[in-house]
This record gives sequence, C-alpha cells and structure tokens, in this order.
Amino acid sequence: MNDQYAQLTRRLADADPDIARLIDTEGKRQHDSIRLIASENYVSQAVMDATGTLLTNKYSEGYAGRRYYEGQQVIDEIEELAISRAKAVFGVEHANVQPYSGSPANLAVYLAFLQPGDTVLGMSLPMGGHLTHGAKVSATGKWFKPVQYGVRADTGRVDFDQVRELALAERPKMIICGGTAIPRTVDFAKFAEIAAEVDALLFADIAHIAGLVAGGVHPTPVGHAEVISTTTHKTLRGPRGAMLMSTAERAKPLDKAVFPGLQGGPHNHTTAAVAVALAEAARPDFRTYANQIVANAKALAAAMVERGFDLVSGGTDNHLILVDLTGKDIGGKPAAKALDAAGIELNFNTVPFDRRKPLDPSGLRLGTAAITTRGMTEQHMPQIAAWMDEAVTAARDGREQALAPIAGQIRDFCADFPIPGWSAS
Ligand code: DSN
Repeated sequence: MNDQYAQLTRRLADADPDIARLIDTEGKRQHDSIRLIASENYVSQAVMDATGTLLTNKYSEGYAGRRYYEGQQVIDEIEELAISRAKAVFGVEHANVQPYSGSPANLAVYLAFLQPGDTVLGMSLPMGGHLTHGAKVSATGKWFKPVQYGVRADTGRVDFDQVRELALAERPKMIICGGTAIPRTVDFAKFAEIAAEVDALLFADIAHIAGLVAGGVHPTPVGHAEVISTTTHKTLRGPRGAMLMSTAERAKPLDKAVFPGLQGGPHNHTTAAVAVALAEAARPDFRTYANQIVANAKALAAAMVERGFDLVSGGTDNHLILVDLTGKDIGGKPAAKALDAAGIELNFNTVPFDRRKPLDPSGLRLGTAAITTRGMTEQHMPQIAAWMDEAVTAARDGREQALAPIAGQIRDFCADFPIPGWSAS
C-alpha cells in the first residue's frame, strides 16, 4: 500500500468507517475482476488526486474573466489550461470543459442550435446510438422530432443509404453521428457529405472513441462535424465529466447553452482532473495505449469468434465488441449476470434488430480500454475468451456452481495487473 493511499484510507476510516469500508471493497472488486464495460476505465493516480482536492470548495458560475463569484484567480487559470489542452489534443478551435457529463453536454447542443419541435436525425438506441440522440424516453425524443437511422442487417454497419434517404425526406436541422455500441469506425466524412446536402448541422458524439481519436487510431471528426461532444472518462481515461468542442463560429451559442442555459457552477475539481487527463493524452505513450486498446479488442474478437460467439459486424475496428447471443441459446442478461459472478464485468445490450426486450436483450457489449490500462495484451485475450465461453456455457446449462472457480482463477490472474488507487497489501 503506498503512503498516500494508506493515509487517505486511515483518514477516511477515522471519519467515516462505513464509507471507507465500502470504497475499499469496491477497490478490491475493481482489482479482482476483468472489467470489460466498454465505457469504463481506470484513471491514473494523478487524475484521482486532482479529483479529490479542495477545488470542490469553489463556485465559479460563468467563464474565465466573466464569473458571478469572486475569488476566481486560480480557477480561471485551471479552466483555461484545461481548454487549451483540449484544443491542442483534438485540434479544435473551441472547447468547453464545463459539462457535468455526456447527457447534459448533448442536451446543450440541442439548446444551442435547435428550437423545440425541430427534426433531428440520430442513430437509434437499439442500433447503437445513445438516449440523447432522440430516443423516445429522452428529453431529446420528447421535445424534438427524432428521426432514427440504423445499421444494415447484412453488415451490421451504418446504413448510409437509409441515412441519406431519411435526410432528404425529413430535412433534419441536425444530424448526429457516433453512439454507444458501434464496433466499427465512424465515417465522419460520409456523414458530413449528407449533412451538407440537406444543410443540416453535423454533430459528432465521440464519447466512446475520444481516446482513440486523441491517440490517432480513429479518424477525427474535426473538419467534418462543426460540433463535437465527448465524455472524459471512457477511452480518454479522465474523470467523470464531459467536453464540448466546435468551430469558432459555433462557440458562442454552445457556451451560452452550457451556462446559463443548462448548468450552474462547473465542478472545478473535475475540470482540474480533466486537464491532467488531457496532459496524459498528449504524451507519446498515450498513442501506444490507444493502439494497444484496438489490438486487444481485435485479438479478443478473434478469440471469441473462434469459440463460436457471433459478433455484430463480424468484429471490431475500435475498443468495442458487440456480441449476439441468439445462437448460444441464452439471453444477454443471464449471461451478463453469470459473467459477473465469474469475475468478468460487462453489460447486457440490445443488438440490431433484436427480437428480445431492451431489459432482457440478446446481446453483450464489451470493451478493452480498462484491461489495456492494466497492462493486458493480445496474449491474454484467448484466455479471457475461454473464461467467457466457460461461464456463458455454464449459465446456459444451469451449472452455476462452475462460476465461483472461474472467479478464483481470474482473481489470481488479476493479481499481476495492479490498478491505481487500490492495493491488496
Ligand atoms: N452509459 C454510457 C455507456 O455505457 O456507453 C453512455 O452514456
């Protein structure tokens, strides 16, 4: 146990033993399992340090030089540093680092550029989009007129014929590309071409792939999409938060939509941690990391295919794998629960054209950002696929007693891959 961690645990244990115990238990859980949730990661100790600082004490509604509270000398510098790092990492003209998370960031885009009732073309949730891309249950589906595109049944990839037909027929004011369950490269140029044809604003949600874009292993939306949103905690490996980026021309309405349109004071401790994560993302070793995420995903996908798993689109170009369990005779939910009991954490997910219900769908979604941070490489992927196969088969056959021994093997395996923020000794 490092000194800093020991001190923190001691202080917290003195002040609040219940919370200290629960955090420690969660640390052990994160350490002892293979975390394949596609939207999660392990942040560095430096990112965690910045998050846990006295910056949480400060209110700073407004923007640098234009705040509604005094005492902003330091906060202004921190926010400006985060902004300049975001601009440098992503090569954008404008960045706003205040959004609390991905959904509020996306809502700010609607507020900035649309009127209630305007038509928006986005990828449907069951096809790989996000709630905020116009799903019926979301404010974006209730207050705007969503038109939704999907993927082709034969390829599992975005159906650009459909995107274009819908765009021409519906004349959306905004087209959204990107999503939460897309295993393939997003073709920003093609979306831009269609958006230009119908004079729509192109908005790219790169929450899942931001780290891959920063690391140069996924094409950038810059130059194609005028507005870009991302969370900061997925492949980008920062704290829980979000950013909006845009051309200079789109900057003003975007900033106004975040504050005062939707939010109050930014979370300054998060802003500082975002700045730290962006400095990490600018380093050459982050490129190596991004490359390894994709190499691991490809190796895991290949090993899973070898074990008879059916992957949407047949494989992956990025960090994410979408599995269709229809042929395995088990639903996504019981499979995900069995995998969790076996020490492999992921989420059940709808697959395109799913015949089951969203709360009991046919698929599993997994990603390699977190295990890559721990240092796992291609050589470890066949073993992970084997454990997955074993656990899913055991669950299908009603042999739940087989899961605990797998969890034991995984615990031993994980001991060789330390994580920041928790250690066993
Ligand atoms: N919850 C995120 C994900 O898991 O993809 C998206 O909001």
